[in-house]
Amino acid sequence: MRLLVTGGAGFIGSNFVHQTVRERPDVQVTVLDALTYAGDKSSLASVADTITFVEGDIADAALVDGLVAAADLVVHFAAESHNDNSLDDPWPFVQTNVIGTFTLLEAVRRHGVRYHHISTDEVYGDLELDDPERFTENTPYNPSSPYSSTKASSDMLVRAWARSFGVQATISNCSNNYGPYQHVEKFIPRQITNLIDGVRPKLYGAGLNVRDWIHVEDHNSAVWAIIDGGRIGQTYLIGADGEVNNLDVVRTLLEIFGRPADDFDHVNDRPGHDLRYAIDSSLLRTELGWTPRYTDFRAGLEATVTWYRENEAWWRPVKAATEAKYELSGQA
Ligand code: NAD
Ligand code: TDX
Repeated sequence: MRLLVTGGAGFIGSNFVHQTVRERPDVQVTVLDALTYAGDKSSLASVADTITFVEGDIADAALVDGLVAAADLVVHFAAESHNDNSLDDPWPFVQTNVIGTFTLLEAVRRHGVRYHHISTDEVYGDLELDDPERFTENTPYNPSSPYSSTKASSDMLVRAWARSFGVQATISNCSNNYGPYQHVEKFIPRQITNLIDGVRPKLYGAGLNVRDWIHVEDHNSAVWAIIDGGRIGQTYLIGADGEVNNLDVVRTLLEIFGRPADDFDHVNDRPGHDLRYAIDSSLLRTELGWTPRYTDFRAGLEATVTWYRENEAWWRPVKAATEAKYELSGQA
């Protein structure tokens, strides 16, 4: 099988490529990635001889057409992915997440290629802390940020292309991922690398916002389960029952580093900050028999801390510039 992975030099995409090369030797992988600030070719260094890497933009219609024509399956991870950046400058989010997805959809339509679309639970908006309901495949879309609204827009394009043009598409909406190769702008790696540097973790607002954490390996095994057995046209929610508030994440990290429980700073909150995400992944589990392997969040965090300790050469070059950006918004 010839597989085209967009965004394969990013966090989840690079982990997906590693998992695929490891577990599916019959799959020939091509990565298309623009190597934005969030992409790092070195994340693919250990598989560089096994895959084909193409540096380019998913909104480049001519380039995309040729790559899609030569593929049996497209898995689309490429996106502008960070909420805070989308508040500073939404334009790249519209360009990549909406126009880029449109460009891919037109190519898979022309060439009749199977397409899997990677999306987020943020398209559903947020929940109250005490809401007994969680997000399901039937929850109405209600995105809050420029990031989540452009992801919601891209999902809508996929649904329309599947229904109107018969594109062979599936969609997955996953909760917050953690694990190796995540950019240090994101919550967990930011705090881990701060702690390695002896800097106090930075909590937005009171820290009571809840995220539903899933290890990136579990996200990617679910994506393969959907590619292998999912129904065309169907959306599947991916989550591992991992709800934790940000304060508790910071406290667990402080414990892992042997630091006092109150050794962190409260910083400016994110405007429009979603309160809580929570996924009901029953459909994925019952229909496709998927289950997560990383069910102990603390153990997953410890392994992630070890990864960042052992791979300082990977994150160090971008740490200072990332913190300088947070400084400007009063979040450092
Ligand atoms: P990331 O920011 O780490 O990686 C994005 C990758 O896409 C980078 O390698 C970047 O260079 C590439 N890219 C950006 N614009 C591009 C363009 N125009 N053309 C080609 N490549 C481009 O993101 P991530 O956290 O790995 O997220 C991957 C996908 O998963 C996204 O679609 C995101 O919405 C979704 N998702 C992420 C999470 C999460 O917790 N990180 C959760 C659910 C869904
Ligand atoms: O320094 C910080 N302090 C802090 O308290 C940072 C960077 C974040 N936070 C909070 C904000 C959120 O409540 O931590 C939580 C997680 O923040 P992010 O890592 O920025 O993730 P989030 O905004 O929840 O979005 C993530 O999950 C869904 C990904 O970035 C998205 O791409 C994905 O769709």
